[in-house]
Amino acid sequence: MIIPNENIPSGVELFPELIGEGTPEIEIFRENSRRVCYDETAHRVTDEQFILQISEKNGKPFVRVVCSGEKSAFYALAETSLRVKENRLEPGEYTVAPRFAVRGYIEGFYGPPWTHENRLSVLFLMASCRMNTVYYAPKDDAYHREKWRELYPVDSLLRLTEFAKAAREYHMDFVWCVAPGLSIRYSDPEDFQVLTAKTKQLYDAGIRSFGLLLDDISDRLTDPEDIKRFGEPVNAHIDLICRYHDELESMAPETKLTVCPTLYHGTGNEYYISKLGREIPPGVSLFWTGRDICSRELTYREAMQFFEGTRHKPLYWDNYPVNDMAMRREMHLGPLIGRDPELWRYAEGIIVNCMEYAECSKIPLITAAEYMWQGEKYDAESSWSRAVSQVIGEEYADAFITFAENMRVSCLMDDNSPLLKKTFADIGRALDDGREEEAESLAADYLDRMERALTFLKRDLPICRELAPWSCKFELLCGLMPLVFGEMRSPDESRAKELQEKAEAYASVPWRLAEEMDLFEAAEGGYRVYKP
Ligand code: LTM
Repeated sequence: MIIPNENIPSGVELFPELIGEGTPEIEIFRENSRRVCYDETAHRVTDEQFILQISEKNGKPFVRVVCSGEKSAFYALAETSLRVKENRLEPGEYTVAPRFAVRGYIEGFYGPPWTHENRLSVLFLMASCRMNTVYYAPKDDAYHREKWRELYPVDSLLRLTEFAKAAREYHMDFVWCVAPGLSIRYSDPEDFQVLTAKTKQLYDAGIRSFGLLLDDISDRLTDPEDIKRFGEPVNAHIDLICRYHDELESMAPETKLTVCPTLYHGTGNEYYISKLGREIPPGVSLFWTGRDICSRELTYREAMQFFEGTRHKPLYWDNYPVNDMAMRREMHLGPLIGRDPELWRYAEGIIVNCMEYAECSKIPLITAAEYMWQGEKYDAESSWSRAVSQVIGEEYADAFITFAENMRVSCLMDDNSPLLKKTFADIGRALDDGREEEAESLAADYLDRMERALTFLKRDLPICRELAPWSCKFELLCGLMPLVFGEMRSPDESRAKELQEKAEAYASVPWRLAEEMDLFEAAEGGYRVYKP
């Protein structure tokens, strides 16, 4: 229950744990007349830090929030709500601030763009997880890329306006992006004027942050006038970025610009990116996907190298959980891993690219938000179980993991199904030691959880509909598993034949799930000698 005063932030309805009987009493106290304060740990001025003073009043927890403004008050409520859920309201004074300055996600994939409802639903969740930025850049929104010259029709503009307004209300920076690189003639004043007019349409709708995306376009100039004037793409891009930046500044000084360069991965000291970085204004944010397009690791050393090359801290466009193009058979439900715990010191921020599956994206996104807030304290696996519980619900979370852990294959890791392999190993050891009953009960328990997962997956819910191709294959896996466990206990020729046939049918379904090789290995006794 929040003691009403004028400092209650907008967005408080995202924290139902704080409303009603049995909740702590919360008082919000605005400390000074400025909206910002200094974060001693991150060495930066911020409007996101707050202090929680937790004590007891009339036998109930009492939380006093000391903050500098509306955004930090909102974050303090998010923190209190987490502590209520996790029963962590020990008396004390806690100064809390995020690690990364810029924390967000981008709708930047190839494939069907999200619906307006998808967008709002992910926005509310990510705001409650204390992300602060959302980029709008669906590759297949024609008005973003293919038809960048055309103004948005009224209905699309209205929806974008509503989305941007919601982002503001929930303390998120909304960044509208345009990708003119497929057809722009850099030397043509008319093309620039069209780009400005399009931008002005969004500016008039209240948007103040913009992105100019030059990814996935030709690395050569094709227009004869462009070749004559600029010689090479980097000069054309620098010229466009500087003019666009000036144009935004002339609209309003508070506008912000992010650029995605054409070379967006590597070491950061390549000719194109270092020239571009050094010659564009220092205040322009520069996207970078890391060593690769989909980078297994992002390290602070690479971030430093990027800074050395470009004079910009990288703003990571992190291509996880996105699963478009060649990755479309994979479903990326696993947690964000492989990001350096110290990266926040050297990067401007992280923006994770989502999947076309909005509901499924929520699970990895929650873990990404936790990483961005916690930095070195982030624990991927525990974050993952919290995320699964939040999205799937407590009742089925544990069972759901027996399904989701078979989709860990991604740019982040090759090794799949760690829990299944551990179960094989535990059963194998029990059988080796003659503990037949224990082996039996481990197998029965696993099968039981698979069945429960299947029951959940057959529900008529948006996330289940997104998962349908993978859950159909999971149903086949459920049918295979008793045969695998049976073979582990006592090999039998006709059962082995049945397993072979069913496993072939399973393998012919293209969606990525548990690898059939692992099933054969278990059935053939491989895990009976497995030592973890
Ligand atoms: O990563 C960038 C900068 N651009 C594109 C994305 O739009 C796409 O979603 C990802 C993953 O396929 N790869 C890209 O190159």
